[in-house]
Amino acid sequence: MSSITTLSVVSSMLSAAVVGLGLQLLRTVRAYQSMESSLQHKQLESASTRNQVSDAERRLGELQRSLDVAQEERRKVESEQQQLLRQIETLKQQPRNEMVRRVYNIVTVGVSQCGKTALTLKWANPLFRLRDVMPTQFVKYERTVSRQFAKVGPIVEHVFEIRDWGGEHMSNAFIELFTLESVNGMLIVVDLGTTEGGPDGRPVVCFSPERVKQQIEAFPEATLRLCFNERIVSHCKTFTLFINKSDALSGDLAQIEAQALELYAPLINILRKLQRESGMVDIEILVGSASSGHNTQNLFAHFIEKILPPDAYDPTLLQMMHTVSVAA
Ligand SMILES: Nc1nc2c(ncn2[C@@H]2O[C@H](COP(=O)(O)OP(=O)(O)OP(=O)(O)O)[C@@H](O)[C@H]2O)c(=O)[nH]1
Ligand SMILES: [Mg+2]
Repeated sequence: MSSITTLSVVSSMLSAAVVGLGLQLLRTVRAYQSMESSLQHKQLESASTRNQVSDAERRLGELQRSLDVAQEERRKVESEQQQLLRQIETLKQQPRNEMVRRVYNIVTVGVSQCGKTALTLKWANPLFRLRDVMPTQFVKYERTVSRQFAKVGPIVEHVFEIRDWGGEHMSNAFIELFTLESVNGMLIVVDLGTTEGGPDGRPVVCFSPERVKQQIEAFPEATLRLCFNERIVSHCKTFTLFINKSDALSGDLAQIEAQALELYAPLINILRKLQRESGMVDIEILVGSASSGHNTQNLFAHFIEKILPPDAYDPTLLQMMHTVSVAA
């Protein structure tokens, strides 16, 4: 073989080697590029995983806090439950349904047909119809004015007992004043006229100066003085005169009240005089009507205010007294 041929063989071998190397290099570059892209992909994946982890950690923190709150709530509920169970145990050891009644007596006096029963029933039930009232011999109306529930101890009921003597039996009412263990309130009812049933059954009242005079005479000073004796004054918290049937007079409420007070001035003067002499704390004079409802709620609100001890009010009574005082 000539040297030229040898050279050409070497040269072609070299070219083949270079081509091989080039191809090898190309493959290596491609492999490197592929690795680089997969690395970038992995880095992205890892960043997203890190985000997910921190998100999950944040949620875990929130859950942990909610769990702490829930556990605290559970501890509170359990402690309240324990407390209730202890109270139930204490209540079980006490006599069941124990109820204490505090009774406050109010005695009403007044001549026949002046409206004692109508007034009392109007208080017990404002929807009561006056035409249904019948003459009375003696009736005792009870009204629970307040009911107090204590956590421990009995339920205390405060009951007003209104002792309504018919006008025909007024002397018995006076006897009772001296025989009852305690009289907490005294109600004298007088009126301004005679009543007759109207065509629709509603009582129609006709102003009568004679009837006023008759009633002033029915309560002479000597008789009233007995009501202001030391024993009665010591427990009687209010002495109230209610001038009923204000619907017998005409004018606005202020004018009607002024007229009624003037008509009954002799009786009012005796009461004021006896109050001063006996040291009786409260005398109240009200003008009103069991028919129209004028001052009827105020009459009994006054008894409650004077007779019921301040710590004996339940929430319903407080609300009622507030309503009456706002309306007045
Ligand atoms: N128009 C009017 N009638 C009234 C009023 N109050 C009572 N009456 C009527 O007067 C009459 C007598 O009422 P009562 O409540 O029975 O009188 P009382 O004082 O209890 O009578 P006795 O039980 O007999 O002593 C009834 O017809 C009542 O409807 C009032 O304010 N106005
Ligand atoms: Mg009556």
